[in-house]
Amino acid sequence: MKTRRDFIKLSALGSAAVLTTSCLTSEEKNEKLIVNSKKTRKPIVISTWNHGIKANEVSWQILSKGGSSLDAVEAGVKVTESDPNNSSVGLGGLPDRDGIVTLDACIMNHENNCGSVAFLQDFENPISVARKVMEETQHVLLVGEGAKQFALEQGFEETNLLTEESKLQWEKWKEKSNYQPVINSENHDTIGLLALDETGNLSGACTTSGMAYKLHGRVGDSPIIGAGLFVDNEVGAACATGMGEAVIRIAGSAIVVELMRNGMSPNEACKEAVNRVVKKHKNLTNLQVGFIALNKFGEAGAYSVYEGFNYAIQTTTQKEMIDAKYYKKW
Ligand code: SD4
Repeated sequence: MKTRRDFIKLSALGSAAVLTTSCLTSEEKNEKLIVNSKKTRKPIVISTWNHGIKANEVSWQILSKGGSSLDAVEAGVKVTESDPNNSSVGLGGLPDRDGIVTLDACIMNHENNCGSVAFLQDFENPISVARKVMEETQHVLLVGEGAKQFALEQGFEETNLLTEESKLQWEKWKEKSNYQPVINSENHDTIGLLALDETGNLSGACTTSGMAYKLHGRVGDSPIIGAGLFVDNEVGAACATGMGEAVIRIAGSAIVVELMRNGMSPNEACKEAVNRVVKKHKNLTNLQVGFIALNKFGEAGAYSVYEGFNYAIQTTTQKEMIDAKYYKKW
């Protein structure tokens, strides 16, 4: 009969399904076989909010042909970044309180390589700049002017990201002179996208123009590895949306992955991370935070502080939006 200790060990092995067999006892080898017989659902892609459906479709074109999860996550979120009708990511994103669109993005692959850009201005696809940071430099994070200079050196072209529509909305907001940053609680927001490819490798990407009308210079969770996004190929991946400050305070995405490592399902891990957000904040007014997670077996989950968060999923047999469970109604 399996004891609780055995169960935990089994879960841990399941999470760390890539342990080499040479250092295992025969009992452990046996457990590893049992774990490996759990069927993995792959490829699979999940992403935050309604715009995730279109992003997933582009990721899927890569994943379904055996392409890498890294290529898939980059291509997927670029769709949202380049969509002028999305007011919280890339082109058409709502500006900061000074009328300037500033972008945060990060990407992470199955080898714990990661790259990010923060407070970047004037480039349509910050995620691709983030990937270049990962692949072409020894660094993880470039910000502001330095990030811009790097992007230009890498051949990216400058683009004006402030569309007429976003400018109008900003001017309307300014009339009230109410310098209260706005976290977009409607159904279109930061995109975080996680993918597991045919070879069993996980990657993730997260990109946003951040909180509308924020202080100039403010950076949220989205470019911060461990907060807006985290991937551990032995366990799973997670990303966040919502009030970035609250996500940073609990190291949100890293926590979700660690909870999965300790045996929680993606849904349970996202719920526990949200519980921590709730516990650490006395005032939950407008404090929306949502997490999505994908484990090594292709199981997906999500949870948010408030009702209304959803995520898109695509597999060989499934393509739909799923409403996340939540802590409370608005
Ligand atoms: C931020 N987390 O900049 C991002 C924005 C977001 O829902 O996801 N809003 O804080």
